[in-house]
Amino acid sequence: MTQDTNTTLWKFATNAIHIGSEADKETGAVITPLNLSTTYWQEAPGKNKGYEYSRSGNPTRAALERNLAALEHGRFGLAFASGLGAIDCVLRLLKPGDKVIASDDLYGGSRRIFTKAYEKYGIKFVYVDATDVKNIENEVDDSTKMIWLETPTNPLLRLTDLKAVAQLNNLIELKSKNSGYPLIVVDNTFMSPYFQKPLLLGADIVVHSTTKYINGHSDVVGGAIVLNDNDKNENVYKELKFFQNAIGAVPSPFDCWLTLRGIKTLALRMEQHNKNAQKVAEYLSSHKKVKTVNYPGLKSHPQHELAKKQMTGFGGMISIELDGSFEDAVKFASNLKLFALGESLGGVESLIGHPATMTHASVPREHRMKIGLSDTLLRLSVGIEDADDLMKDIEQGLDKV
Ligand code: P1T
Repeated sequence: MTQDTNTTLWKFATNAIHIGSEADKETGAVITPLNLSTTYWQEAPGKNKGYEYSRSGNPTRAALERNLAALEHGRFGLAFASGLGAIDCVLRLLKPGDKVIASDDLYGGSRRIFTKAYEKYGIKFVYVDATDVKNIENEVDDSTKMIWLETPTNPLLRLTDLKAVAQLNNLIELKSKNSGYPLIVVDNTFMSPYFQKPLLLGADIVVHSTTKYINGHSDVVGGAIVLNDNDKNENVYKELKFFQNAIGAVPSPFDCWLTLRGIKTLALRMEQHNKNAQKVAEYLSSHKKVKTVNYPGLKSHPQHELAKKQMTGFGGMISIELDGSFEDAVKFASNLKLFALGESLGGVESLIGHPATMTHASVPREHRMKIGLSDTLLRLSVGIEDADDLMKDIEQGLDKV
């Protein structure tokens, strides 16, 4: 494998700016060249400079993949055309009869690909409340091949203790028997590697929707997989790299270039998202028209202590319930001026969404009710505008309810 990156050389903000952006050997350009060529000249069949065809490998994509691997303290990175493209690639490791234990609160599209695209191939998905690792432990059996976690979850901001999962005895035993399986897969989209590094906490695979914080400017749809550094996972990397090419959900070179550009400010942006979200969450908690505020940075969050332990910040995502009806929630969301009503998250601009009809519309209502994802829940992606302006906007919106 050729992708080794010295992740310990520099600290996060330096790696974010420099890994994959080393000065171009031919021209000295300090910004990664945008390499649009779909095919590469071969001196003789198979004799080339490392690239043959751009689906199989592209220099701009390779630069992004090295950067992402470094940020997650992994060894291998793989970039995709969307977060779901990355998730799909990981699921290709499974066979009929395999079982996946997943958090019961996941991005709606993740649950949708499990139930609508993979169950029909005889792969079994069981959903557990992963805030208590015992629920995972109880489901582990010989057919278990993956533990699929989001922490914090989308949209309820619930956490899973990743170290505790990696230390589950029955999981460790099974892993040593089954060549590293079950793999612990963590969707780290909400925290970004700036605030949480699942591979350092015992996860085997990290997936991202790079559409969100990693790119950060709401102008690229992308995804990524990053893997840990051990002999067993090197085989997993080979398989995933094979599927990346064989299936072909690769990002365009321009999207890779834009994402690398976005990453240069990831550290700054995440700091500001975090500061703003903390202020907004505290403000919302003190407002009489707001019933519930889910934000891991609040002392009232049931897993605040775990959040402090396994993350280095609390991120920019908040979900709330107003003390009112569905109509009140819709009225509030539609009347905001700075928080645009829309899907997605993690951009510099603030967004508000209504999960039940938007991002989680594909999740059956009975399941939503079971996990507490009510019809009145709203999700805020707090941007990096001035926090006072954001709070004023929320105030005028609440005044209308
Ligand atoms: O949209 P895409 O880049 O394919 O990523 C899918 C995805 C994966 N994982 C998580 C945690 C996500 O939140 C998403 C996408 N989420 C939204 C579009 C959203 O508004 O929640």
